[in-house]
Amino acid sequence: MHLYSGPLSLFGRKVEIALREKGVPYTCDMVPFTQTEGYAPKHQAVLAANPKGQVPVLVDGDVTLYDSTVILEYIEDKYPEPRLYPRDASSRALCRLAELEAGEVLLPPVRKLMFRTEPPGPDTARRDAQEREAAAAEPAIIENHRKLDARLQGSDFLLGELSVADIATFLTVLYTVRNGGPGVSHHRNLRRWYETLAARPAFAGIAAEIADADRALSHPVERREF
Ligand SMILES: N[C@@H](CCC(=O)N[C@@H](CS)C(=O)NCC(=O)O)C(=O)O
Repeated sequence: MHLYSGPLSLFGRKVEIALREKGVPYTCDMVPFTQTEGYAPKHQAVLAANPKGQVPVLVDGDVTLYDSTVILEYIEDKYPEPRLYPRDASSRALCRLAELEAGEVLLPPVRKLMFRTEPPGPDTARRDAQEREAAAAEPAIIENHRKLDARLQGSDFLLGELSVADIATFLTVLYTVRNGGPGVSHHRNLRRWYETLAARPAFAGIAAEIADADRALSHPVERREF
């Protein structure tokens, strides 16, 4: 399997954690990315494979796929063990819903913090306005942490066993913290869950690669208490 991803692509990293958890060998091209230009100019293979021009793209023989969710489901079908989706229909649907929520409910307020890894330009008024928007997004982030904490009461994983819901949600929390957002230390269950996942080799390896990519590519962001 060959993956086209980006060094700081949350959606690409989601696929990589799944591949590593399953022990599936893969090769990876990290497409060019800078904090000032983003993914421009886009990689030819990505443009050819994905009409949206986005990573991740997965090539497996004559199968070429894009969109992390589609890719995760393909990997699960091709390599069912160890499972990353629950077996029974209702838990499986809830797992898909939690993965969708990570990207479409938890992530949007976190996106308001992401400008912090870009080098500050001369327009300080713009940066100040971005900081105000980031501050305005914080209550939603903290409320999402509170809900996750309640959901994780008495449970090691979001759906009873490790699943793509944990992978997607873990990355959203990691991206919150690396962008200087609220930590999880006040949420006992969420913190325990995060630390348990962070200790797994697949998660630890990807978190270390993201930290390396930040050192190489990102404006340093002051982190808050974890
Ligand atoms: N829903 C897509 C989102 C992919 C996505 O947003 N990729 C970003 C990098 S994390 C990208 O390629 N952005 C460049 C662009 O949109 O032009 C997925 O799950 O794969």
